[in-house]
Amino acid sequence: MSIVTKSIVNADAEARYLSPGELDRIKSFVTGGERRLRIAQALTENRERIVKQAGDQLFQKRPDVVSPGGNAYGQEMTATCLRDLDYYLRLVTYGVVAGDVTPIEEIGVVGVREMYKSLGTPIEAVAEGVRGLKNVATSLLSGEDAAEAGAYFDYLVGAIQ
Ligand SMILES: CCC1=C(C)/C(=C/C2=NC(=C\c3[nH]c(/C=C4\NC(=O)[C@H](C)[C@H]4CC)c(C)c3CCC(=O)O)/C(CCC(=O)O)=C2C)NC1=O
Repeated sequence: MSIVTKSIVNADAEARYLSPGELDRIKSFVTGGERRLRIAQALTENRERIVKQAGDQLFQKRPDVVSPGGNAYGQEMTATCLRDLDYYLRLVTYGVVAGDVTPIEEIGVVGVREMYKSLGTPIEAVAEGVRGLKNVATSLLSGEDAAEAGAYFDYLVGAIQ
């Protein structure tokens, strides 16, 4: 839920007007709108390159995952692994647009540890992959935009491992 919807739900639950604090937070959400959309656009346009390079970085750091016996071994499994990185990049764009980690949490974090455990996927390697996404993505953005986007990747890394 965006800060706008959330504030309205909270205020209406108490049948009151939006408080000055809520209006301030909504103001900064609106003021930052152009920046958030610019970031999401850049990540979306460069998604293939970001995922590919993050995958290369991951497989260099963790050659075991693409070696025989590794969870991402073989063309099909490697492609599924890169697809998961693409999923996470997509969720980060949702978070950036919403200005809120909730979409990332609800779609990609809740239950994810159990899921990867049952698939035999090393979760710390998935987190390493998300760190790679962050490295590549933030290198394509300017300072302020990079910092803002970086926070969503950091949230994700912290939340999944
Ligand atoms: C948008 C939310 C969402 C997520 C996150 C998601 C993840 C997800 N990853 C899966 C599989 C997988 N995920 C990986 C990923 C990896 N293996 C590694 O060793 C690497 C560390 C890593 C890549 C970074 C692999 C290899 C599989 C296939 C495992 C298998 O079939 O045995 C599966 C099992 C079903 C399938 O193959 O599609 C799911 C549900 N699905 C979703 O809808």
